[in-house]
Amino acid sequence: MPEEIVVRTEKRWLMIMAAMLVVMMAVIVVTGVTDALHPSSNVEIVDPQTLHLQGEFVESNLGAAVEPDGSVTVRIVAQQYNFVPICVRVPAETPLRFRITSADVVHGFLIPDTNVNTMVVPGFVSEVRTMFAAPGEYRMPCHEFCGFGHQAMWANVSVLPKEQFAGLSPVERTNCAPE
Ligand SMILES: [Cu+2]
Repeated sequence: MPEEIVVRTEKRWLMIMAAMLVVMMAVIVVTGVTDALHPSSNVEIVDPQTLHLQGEFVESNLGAAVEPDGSVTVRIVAQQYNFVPICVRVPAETPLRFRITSADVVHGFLIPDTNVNTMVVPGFVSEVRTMFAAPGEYRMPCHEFCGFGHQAMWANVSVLPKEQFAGLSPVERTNCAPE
């Protein structure tokens, strides 16, 4: 193939690639300015500097809490390189609300085979609603590369039969990590 054709084809593709980059950058800038680009599930801000000192995400308030309407809220802090708490117990067949935030960098929160999949961005609260049909053990990996310890960043969710969960003490509900 003559060199000029190769050069012309490469130039064309380069232009197409550059145009795509410009369009994507424009989308980011425009949605950032006009729609305050944010984690899509929820827009709630929180100060990552004082997370452990005051407010919803103090250590004593983490884990699963039963709401007056019978639903369960699970609060988790993601940080390099673990989730706090590292293991939570939740009831099956019950509406669940996961509220997660980060103490440092961007993390991910995923429960395989469910609709739970969100980024965890410092300064924001990510909220995901779900329900487990049956008891079981699930692993929750961090799926955003967050540093050297990322691959070891795992937590567990233990889904218990509804009646069994109701019989647990608040401490047992909050954490199921082995002693
Ligand atoms: Cu992480």
